Amino acid sequence: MKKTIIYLLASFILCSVSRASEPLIANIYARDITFLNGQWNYIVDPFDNGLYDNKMQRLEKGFFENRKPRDVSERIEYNFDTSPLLKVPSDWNTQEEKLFFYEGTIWYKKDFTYTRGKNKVPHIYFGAVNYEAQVYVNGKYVGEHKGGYTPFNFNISDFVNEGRNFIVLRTNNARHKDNVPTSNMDWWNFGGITRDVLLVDLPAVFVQDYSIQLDKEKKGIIKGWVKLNQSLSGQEITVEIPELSKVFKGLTDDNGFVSFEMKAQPTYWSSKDPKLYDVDIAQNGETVKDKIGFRTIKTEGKKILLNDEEVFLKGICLHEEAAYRNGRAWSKDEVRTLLMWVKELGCNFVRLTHYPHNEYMVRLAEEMGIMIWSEIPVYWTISWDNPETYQNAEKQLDEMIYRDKNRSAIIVWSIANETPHGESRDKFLKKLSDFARSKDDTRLISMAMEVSKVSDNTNLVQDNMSEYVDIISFNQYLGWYNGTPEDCRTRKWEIPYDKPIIVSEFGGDALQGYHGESNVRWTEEYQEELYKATLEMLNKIDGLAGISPWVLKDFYSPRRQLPGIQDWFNRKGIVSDQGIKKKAFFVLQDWFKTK
Ligand code: GCB
Repeated sequence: MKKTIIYLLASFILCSVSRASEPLIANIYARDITFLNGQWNYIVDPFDNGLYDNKMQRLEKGFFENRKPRDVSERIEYNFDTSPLLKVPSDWNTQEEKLFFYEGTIWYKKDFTYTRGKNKVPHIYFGAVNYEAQVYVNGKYVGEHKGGYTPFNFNISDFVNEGRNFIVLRTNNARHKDNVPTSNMDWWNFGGITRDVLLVDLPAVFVQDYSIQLDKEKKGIIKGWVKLNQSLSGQEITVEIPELSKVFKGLTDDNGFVSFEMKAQPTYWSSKDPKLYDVDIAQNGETVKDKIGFRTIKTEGKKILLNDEEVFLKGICLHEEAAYRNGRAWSKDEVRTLLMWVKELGCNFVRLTHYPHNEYMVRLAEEMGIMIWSEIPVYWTISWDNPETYQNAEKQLDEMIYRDKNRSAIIVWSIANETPHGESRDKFLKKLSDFARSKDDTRLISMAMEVSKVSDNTNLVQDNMSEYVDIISFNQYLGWYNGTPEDCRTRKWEIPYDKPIIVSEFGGDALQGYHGESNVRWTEEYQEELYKATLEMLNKIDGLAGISPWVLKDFYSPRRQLPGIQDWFNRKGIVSDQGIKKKAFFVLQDWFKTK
């Protein structure tokens, strides 16, 4: 009885103190960081007994409820220290055979030592945890985050001891209808701590966030702002771009905020010359260093203009899955392999599907001169009428833009993929596109739409959302999900908008090494023929401004079971899951040479 009362009390306390993550620390890798990556002990908890009691009341501190921190390693029906290990970061599914299909709760624990520097405040930062995370330091609840593909951080000053410490995470990747994405999607729901974990030492007053880019309207002006973590006025902020001999000095206002403009004629960032400038943002002894590119991106009628010059987006879609081992790609080396293939194809553009990818991916693409389409997992059906679902989508969009707003390579924010038409969906997506513009009016907004109707051998693309996007993008699978590759040769297109057009997906499956006639499905020859016929068709679309075929590499998906062919892989990759190029790779490579 006493226990029940404590549990009830605990859950009541939780309701009133449940803590969401704090404002993000921008440009995390430029801070004073210690990686907490490595081996973490884990406990699989399919019934969530660590978080809920037998009445399904939530416990404030999970496993630690009603115990002193030093008791944690005692054997009371669980023991982290004798539990097996998982590598962090990484998904759990591809590390342990028993966990391949597992969806639910896994608890992670790691010991670490900490010595507080003078005037330093410790924070904990997670690149991403799929999907839900509760964070505990030394047995105390710190806070939580929802959404599997964006970063979050907490100030853990009140929780950390001098010397030995431990951190525990409850992670849960159960799918729910009202989540974003919803319960059905065509990729693997990789669980766990899938990106870097960092201990971050910051001064009490630090540079929380900043934006620095070319003015959209006025030529020869770099403009921006800097924001401190505290609302302190009169703090001196310096922004310096040494190579351009530009320095701004100014004082923060009552919100700890300062904005600036500098006259400058930088070399523009482009695919041919991905020029990045060192930028130093400094205040009170703290300096945050970044590398920033300057460019403009806009549309004019059916054209996309990069630095006022028409550009054709030679792209490919990409999942964040490692090149040869097929789990979540999380390291710089792994994303480099993927992006090298992108370059080898002759691309100047990637569509990073279907969720924000890790920061290494974005930064490396930028260094390599690859323009980026970045998107949130508003995918297929979403609970359009549920306000919480909307808030969740908006938060993920916000976190994506927050983290990457200074990346010149990103030219498109995409708010959705293949969403069924309807009033509630239109309202939801219009609100999201307004939100994206309110956060960043310098980039283009798009979403992957669908072919709405086929009649008289003509494909019509018509969508109420066309009014709110800058680029009309759509996915189409003629020759795979409907018709034959041959149909592409005669199919016509009607797209009644004076906006640039991107075919954001097309393709078909092929098992690498399976050869046959070009009319035999699953062969490399079928896929090759489909690419030839589709590209011929796309060439005839008036206003075609780019393409991103589906997809660079075969990737895991629970929908793709066909034994001997798919074996849990979507085989639309033009590179196999073993990293071997299929015939279609070379068709696309040749086509890009003509663009
Ligand atoms: C689509 C989706 C993508 C799928 C692909 C397919 O339209 O956007 O996520 O994986 O089709 O292979 O069916």
